[in-house]
Amino acid sequence: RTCRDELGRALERGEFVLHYQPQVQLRDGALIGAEALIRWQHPERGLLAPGAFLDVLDGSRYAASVGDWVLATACRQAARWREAGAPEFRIGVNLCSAQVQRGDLAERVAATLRETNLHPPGLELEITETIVLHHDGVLVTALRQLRAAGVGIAFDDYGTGYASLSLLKRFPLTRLKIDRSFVTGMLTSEQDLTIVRSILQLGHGFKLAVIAEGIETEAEYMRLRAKGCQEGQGYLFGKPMPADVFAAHYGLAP
Ligand code: G
Ligand code: G
Ligand code: MN
Ligand code: NA
Repeated sequence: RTCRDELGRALERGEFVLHYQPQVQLRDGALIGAEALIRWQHPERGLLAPGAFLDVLDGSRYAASVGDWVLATACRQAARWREAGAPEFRIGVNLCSAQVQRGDLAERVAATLRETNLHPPGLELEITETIVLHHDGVLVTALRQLRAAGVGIAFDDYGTGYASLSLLKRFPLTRLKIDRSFVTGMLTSEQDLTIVRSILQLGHGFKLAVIAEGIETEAEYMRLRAKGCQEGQGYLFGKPMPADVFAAHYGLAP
């Protein structure tokens, strides 16, 4: 079991790492970006996925600091890859509650972009409904500032929450991420397919990009493309991988 004190030590010792999962344009499979996903290289337990520690981390006093580390590391990496020949490359970074709670999200993100030399459009923050429901007012203000500066805002796991529709009116989003569960179900369940279709329509109506998560098969890929979905992410294109593996695969500098 992960205990809280271990997390502070892990941060100090540099045991957290980011893996990068490719995001592609469905039209031609071209790389458009990556989602940064945290892992913990634990000295005894090996490489841990977020499921093994994220709940404990979120409830600890280290959550915001780890979030800062994730943001800075991902931005630095994205800046390098843009310079290395992928000028349109965009990095997706998941936000946690504690980063929003602090109340200075916009200032911190702007400072990180400056320090890492990443253009604002190279960053896309991913928010979930859980974060939105807990920090509505202060979050909207911060996100509007960031959006005005050119930072992208994606709504993660879209369609799984309770209040997903009215949020579209108030939040300055740039992209919806269709939750993996609907993609997995869409070829066998008429209900899942209907939800996928509805999200694509919402995206179109609100002028938001839509990316489908969790694409694992060619059949899912073809179906999504036929339905007009423009972007995708999933094991079919690539699993989350270490930065050097990602760079080698796409011919970028590490
Ligand atoms: O990579 P994996 O599928 O195991 O990630 C599991 C969950 O952990 C996902 O819901 C993802 O959004 C979340 N997650 C991964 N990396 C980060 C991170 O850096 N910060 C936050 N807040 N959540 C993350
Ligand atoms: O909640 P969020 O979307 O941030 O989390 C992404 C999670 O989904 C990561 O843990 C990642 O490893 C996982 N993931 C990404 N693509 C696929 C996929 O095609 N299939 C499955 N089963 N999981 C995936
Ligand atoms: Mn995400
Ligand atoms: Na998701």
